Amino acid sequence: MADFTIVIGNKNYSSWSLRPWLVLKQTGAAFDEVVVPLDMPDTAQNILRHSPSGRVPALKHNGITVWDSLAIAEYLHELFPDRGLWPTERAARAHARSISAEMHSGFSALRTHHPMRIRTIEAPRDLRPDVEQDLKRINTIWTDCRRTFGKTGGPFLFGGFTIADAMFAPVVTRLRSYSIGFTGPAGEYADALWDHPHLREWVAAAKAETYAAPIHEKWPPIAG
Ligand SMILES: N[C@@H](CCC(=O)N[C@@H](CS)C(=O)NCC(=O)O)C(=O)O
Repeated sequence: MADFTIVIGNKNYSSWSLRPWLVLKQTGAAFDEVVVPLDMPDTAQNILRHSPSGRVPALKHNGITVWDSLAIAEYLHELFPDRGLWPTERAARAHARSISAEMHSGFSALRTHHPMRIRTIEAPRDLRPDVEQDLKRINTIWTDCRRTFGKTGGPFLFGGFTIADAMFAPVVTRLRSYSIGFTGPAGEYADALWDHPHLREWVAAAKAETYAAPIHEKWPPIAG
């Protein structure tokens, strides 16, 4: 049994689970996974066995339980300070933390109306103005980061892969699912993140999942 166990929801829908799972993969540590299928009659009681908030993700490590995606990411950064989970330079790190918090607390129009559904590919459709607004802000964040902090070290927001990239990974899967195209530096970044081997691994597992909650086939969707 590994030192770490991450408790997550369905890989097809659980965007909040994807984020710290990517961070945990980036540490290189071995871990076990517990997948709790969401929106089933026994989901709430199953999650509460692992997470006091009644929500996934949660991380268990040496008798400590950490829940909420960003708290898990910070905990892993504390344990693995040499893994570059946050940028090393202070200004870049402050920026990375700011955009990660902005993702964590914001973009509710995009999250509500275009929930993560990795297995789904939809034809392009007209976007609501509030969704357009969210996408415009995300495009600006990505473009600014690539131009200011991402000039060297790799194709990600701060060069090498950081927690900020993990926070935005579910946006990249949404761009694919809802046939929304970004161009220029933001588009190149989206392609690079989509190609990241750990995101590919999650996407392959989402496609292979054999359980699905009927509620997710209905409209309106639930923010994810
Ligand atoms: N702020 C939390 C959000 C967690 C969250 O909403 N998780 C959803 C799944 S993506 C959940 O646990 N839903 C279970 C339920 O509502 O029964 C985080 O960042 O981890």
